[in-house]
Amino acid sequence: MSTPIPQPPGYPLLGNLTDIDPKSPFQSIKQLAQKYGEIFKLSTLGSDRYILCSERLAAEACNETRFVKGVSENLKQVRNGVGDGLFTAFHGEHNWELAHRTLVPAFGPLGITDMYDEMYDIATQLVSKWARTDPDEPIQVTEDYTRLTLDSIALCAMDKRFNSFYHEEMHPFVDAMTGFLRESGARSRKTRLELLLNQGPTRQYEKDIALMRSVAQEVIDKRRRTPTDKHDLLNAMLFGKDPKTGERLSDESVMNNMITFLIAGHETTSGLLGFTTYYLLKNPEALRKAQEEVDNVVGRGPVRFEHMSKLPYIEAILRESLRLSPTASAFSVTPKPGTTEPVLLGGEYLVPPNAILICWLPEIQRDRTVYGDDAEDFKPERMLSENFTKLPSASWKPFGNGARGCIGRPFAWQEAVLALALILQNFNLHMADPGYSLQIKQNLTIKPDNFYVKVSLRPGID
Ligand code: MNH
Repeated sequence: MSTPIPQPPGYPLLGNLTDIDPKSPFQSIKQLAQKYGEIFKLSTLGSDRYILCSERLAAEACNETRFVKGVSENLKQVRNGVGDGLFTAFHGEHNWELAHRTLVPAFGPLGITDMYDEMYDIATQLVSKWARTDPDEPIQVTEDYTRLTLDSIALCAMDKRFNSFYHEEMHPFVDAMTGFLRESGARSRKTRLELLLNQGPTRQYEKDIALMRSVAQEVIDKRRRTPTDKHDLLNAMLFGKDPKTGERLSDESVMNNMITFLIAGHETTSGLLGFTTYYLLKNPEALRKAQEEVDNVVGRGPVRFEHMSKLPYIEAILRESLRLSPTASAFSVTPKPGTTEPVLLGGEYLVPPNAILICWLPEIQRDRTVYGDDAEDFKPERMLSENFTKLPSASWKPFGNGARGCIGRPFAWQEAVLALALILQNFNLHMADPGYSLQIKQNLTIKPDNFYVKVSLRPGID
């Protein structure tokens, strides 16, 4: 006997489409989880998804001998722009293995060490901008964090300077990418008829894709015309060989992955910095400790690569921020190919052999059986390494799982630790509106919305 899996009633045809408010899926799923528990089913437009909201079910879903990455409807739409790039490749697609094996070394510790100076270059642009901002002028920090992370990945990955800190408007690539991601999400919720009847959005969508690809193509062409011996991702993609087969990436695959890095490589990290800033301002004691750590470890001199591994409290803060506000809020898995029988989860729930299981991180990472009754609170102490390493396996998964987990994790980490250290070293931060409470803006990833901060140079710093 298995336990029935609950499902909200929904409507004929539309199914549960109306149970998730696309403007605040966070809230919608929180309410459904409160009502239905650790697993529930949603059916929309004929496709079923099972939302997993507890650590114990997520731990099973993360068992790679049983489950593989599932490409969600949303990600399938993202393939319209980036095809079988690393992030959107189906399980088993050849180009995934080829690109993965070719790129793993470039994203490893050596590769990331090499990128430090360029990350530092961009991070100091943010600091210079803030240093010249009037202390009474509210700064939309999430925008500046987007400038930071986009410019960093573009410079480190392909030696391209977007120079976002020198422009009021974001680079056209950013608008195209934002539009592309938004419409990919929207398309995954539209019927074929809707797509047919209203083609305006599709035309804009195609334009956005064309713009992203032309920026990427320019960068590739320039590199082919004027090669460098930089150890960056672009060179690794253009000239590297698969260590296993000796094969090279096709031009199409280089393009797909280049855009993938620009997309995956900046939204998530800027969201992380945005939420971290929010949590620090809401938790003055954590802010004070973080600043104290930076003062003790770095002091007033330049932040150097050697400092990156000596800021445990900053790292705990970033982990805790990703626990409460995982900027990539979910990942999907499905039973491995060849599964023909229904699959038992948690010893009690039966799901079909082709089920899409969604690991919904905001709930999984608040599991009270793991984190206790204060699971909703921001407490960096629980993420200090001695505690962090003892957490059960699936209780903290903001970078996804296993072979299909985030390849850019060390990159993002170095970038975030560096940015935070520089900011805390140089500025005191205040909420522009002390009454602000967290609002979330959702695209493919999440960010704090309408969040403004005032900054002032710390005394003794000029
Ligand atoms: Mn990243 C996969 C989260 C930064 C490039 N990333 C994933 C997944 C999550 C994730 C979750 C798994 C998605 C899935 O299973 O469907 N990533 C993050 C977060 C940050 C982040 C929370 C920052 C914080 N990611 C980065 C950066 C880059 C990057 C920076 C590039 C420079 N991520 C990727 C790529 C993949 C990925 C590429 C796909 C990996 C694969 O499937 O092989």
